[in-house]
Amino acid sequence: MSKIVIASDFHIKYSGNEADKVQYDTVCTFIKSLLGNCDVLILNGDIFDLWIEWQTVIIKDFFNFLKIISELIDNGVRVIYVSGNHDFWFGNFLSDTLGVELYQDYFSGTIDNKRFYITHGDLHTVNDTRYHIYRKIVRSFIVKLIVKTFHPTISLWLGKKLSRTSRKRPNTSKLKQRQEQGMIDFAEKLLDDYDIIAMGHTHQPKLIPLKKGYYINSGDWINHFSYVSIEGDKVELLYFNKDN
Ligand SMILES: [Mn+2]
Repeated sequence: MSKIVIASDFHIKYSGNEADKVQYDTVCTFIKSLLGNCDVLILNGDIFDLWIEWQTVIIKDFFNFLKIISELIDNGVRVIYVSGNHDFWFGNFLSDTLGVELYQDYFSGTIDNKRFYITHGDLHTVNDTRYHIYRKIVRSFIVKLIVKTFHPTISLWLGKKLSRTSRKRPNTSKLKQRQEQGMIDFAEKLLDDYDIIAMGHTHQPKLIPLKKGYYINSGDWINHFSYVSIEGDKVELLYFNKDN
């Protein structure tokens, strides 16, 4: 029986302030604690607040995290990564150098006789046409090419601006609720084909048993430090305490 861990929305920052560094350390401690404790790790988007990689360069601030991921993979852990709305400009570093299974929109597959549908969630929020257009543009080949062509300092400045544009939008609790309802409705439509439908994005940890199977939101690592653990029929929403 495999132990499966799902987490999302770490929002690891490059060149962050002191608080960001403490948060980054907590994330690394958590990922490290999975060594010997987990068979499949599913990272469901917005792991990095911003990811850009060039033909020859990656961001050195992320090294510690990447090192631990690499260690997990070397020890036989299967690492599945689904892009979020902050981390999508991936090249081949994660897949070819680290051995991560990388998916742009969603992962669908069977693990231990359970059928999983994993997606960040930003595709399934309702009444968000403006965002869907924005998503298409920033993920387009041409924007990716522009970002990769500039010197890292300039690209990162540009990327930070774009990422801030997406965050500046009003995000009231009402809007959040509506967004999540869209995600739950989408999950309900998938029920015949899947047992576990997991998303992130809203930063609100949730475990909702549906007619059969579950809708799970793995929450975030800014306020909740939440993650999902699945072992056989045991499906749990847990909160990481690094002092334990
Ligand atoms: Mn998100």
